[in-house]
Amino acid sequence: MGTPFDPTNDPHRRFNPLLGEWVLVSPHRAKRPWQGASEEPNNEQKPSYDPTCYLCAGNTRVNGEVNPDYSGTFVFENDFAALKKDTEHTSHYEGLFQYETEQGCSRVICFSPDHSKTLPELSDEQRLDVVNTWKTQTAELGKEYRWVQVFENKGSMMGCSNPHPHGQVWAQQHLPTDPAKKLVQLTQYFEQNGTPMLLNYAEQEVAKQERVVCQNDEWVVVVPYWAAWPFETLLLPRFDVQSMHQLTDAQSLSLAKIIGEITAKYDNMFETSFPYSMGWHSAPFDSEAHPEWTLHAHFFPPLLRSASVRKFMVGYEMMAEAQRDLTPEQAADRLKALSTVHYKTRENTNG
Ligand code: H2U
Repeated sequence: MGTPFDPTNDPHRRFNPLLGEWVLVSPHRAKRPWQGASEEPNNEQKPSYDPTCYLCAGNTRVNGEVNPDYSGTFVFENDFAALKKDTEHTSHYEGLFQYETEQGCSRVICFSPDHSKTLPELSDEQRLDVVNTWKTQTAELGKEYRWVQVFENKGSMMGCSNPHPHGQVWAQQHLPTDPAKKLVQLTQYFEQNGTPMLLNYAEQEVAKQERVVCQNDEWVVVVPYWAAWPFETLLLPRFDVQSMHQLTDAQSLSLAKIIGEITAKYDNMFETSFPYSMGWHSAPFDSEAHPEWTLHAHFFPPLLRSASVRKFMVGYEMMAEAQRDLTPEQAADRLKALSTVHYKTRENTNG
């Protein structure tokens, strides 16, 4: 007989009910020595306007178009779109060799004209402008396409190709793989329990307060019980809502506020612009009601030990299943303890 199970030290698997997948938690591995890759954190202060930036107001993009002199958010069709509206509708199913063409569109959303300010450095009003743009894009594209994917890649570590703060929205005809898995899981839970899984989950996390990072009356941010990435978070509404475009003005403003809090905490962790990929999952647009679905956002940041050492999802994760090195509760405690005042603002006020 070994020593009794200690979840803060002993390997165990946790179930992700959203995807129906398991995650291996190996908390003791956080103590291992690291002589591997170290990324160079970019702490250089950017100018508010960069004449060489493709996304700054008044500048010319790669395709020769000139950006307007915008003052809030600015949306444009991606000049290198991954999805096109007019692709021929056709498919081919031949045993192991199957394809179907995809129709869609992809747009870039500049968060503000200020080249130097990421989401946590904008004001609540400016972040509200971003939320409202997500809402209008979701409503507009949802009329034409089944799936609308709003997301942001932040930082070069996450493949972001341009430092001007921006996100993207892609919309497409088919339900992509992960949303399709979620639809199955959420539907099954709703049929068995009569309530949406994520609304129940948010209520239970608020009651437990073991993984809550921040909350307000409308929203809660948790490191999910089944988190795979070290400081992954899930942003959930505390009310029943299926899609981004259904948010009221008051719910949008409190969302803008909590996004400011979680992203400031992220930047404060290593006093660097914290890289992540984040994205929103509204219900599919297929003319069905989706009472099983709850609007939610994921933040997937890659950093693990410091501003320069990231988590690699490689051998075991690629071959077997996701694996993490500290417990979700430990990650939540660290995020919870961090200030919501951005470190750059603190330095300024301290002179
Ligand atoms: P990412 O940094 O997340 O890759 O998004 C930037 C997008 O901006 C990228 O998809 C597009 C790229 O195709 N882009 C343009 O559409 N026009 C440009 O002039 C530069 C970049």
